[in-house]
Amino acid sequence: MKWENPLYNTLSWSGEIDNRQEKEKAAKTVSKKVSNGDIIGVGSGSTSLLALEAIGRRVREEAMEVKAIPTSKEAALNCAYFGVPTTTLTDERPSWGFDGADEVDGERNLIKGRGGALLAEKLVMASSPLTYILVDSRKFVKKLGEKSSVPIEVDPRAIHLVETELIKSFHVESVQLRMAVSKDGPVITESGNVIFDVKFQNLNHKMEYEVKAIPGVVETGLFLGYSVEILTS
Ligand code: ABF
Repeated sequence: MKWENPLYNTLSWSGEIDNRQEKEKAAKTVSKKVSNGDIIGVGSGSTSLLALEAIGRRVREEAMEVKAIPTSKEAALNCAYFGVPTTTLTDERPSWGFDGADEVDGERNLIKGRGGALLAEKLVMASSPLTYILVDSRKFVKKLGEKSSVPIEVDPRAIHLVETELIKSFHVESVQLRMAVSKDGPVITESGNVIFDVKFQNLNHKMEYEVKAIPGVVETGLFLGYSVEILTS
């Protein structure tokens, strides 16, 4: 079957992917999980991109009928590039999904959201009976929060309120408003919010609920207790 995607010649992924070999192995493993008729939650980030590339190859070569539910506009565009048709969470539920992570602990709890798509990533994961988490060896930690800050998505009207509450009610090492690479303003998420990257002194699971109880907090990058399986190289 000839693949005639009009985007094929106009788009290309030119970013450097670190630890690419390890990520490619996890991507290949997840591509073998695809069956005809699957509706697949598609994560964001470089490992998810490699997985989508491998899945797209199978879909085209084996003329499979699958649909993707992308977790970001970037992931949606990548689906188009690799020839995987998309649907939405409003229309359908995923049969399963895959995504990357920034940290993974021994109980399969995660920190996610370095790419800023945490809200959609959590909605898709929470809607999916199983999500494969694709990570290279550097992502494993003994204790969540060991290396990474926790991204917290916040309604822009609440930045002062949320910053004050975080400093007052939690032991935080730092609270930083995520800035655009150009440094001329904050990163604005696809839902029109901003992100605080928060380094907690002693992260614990209760904080997920305590932080979300602050008015204006839309979502956190703590992904605790979801039905996930870790795939690594
Ligand atoms: C998404 O991509 C994010 O939740 C996570 O922050 C990031 C991981 O990216 P990569 O696979 O490039 O390390 O999954």
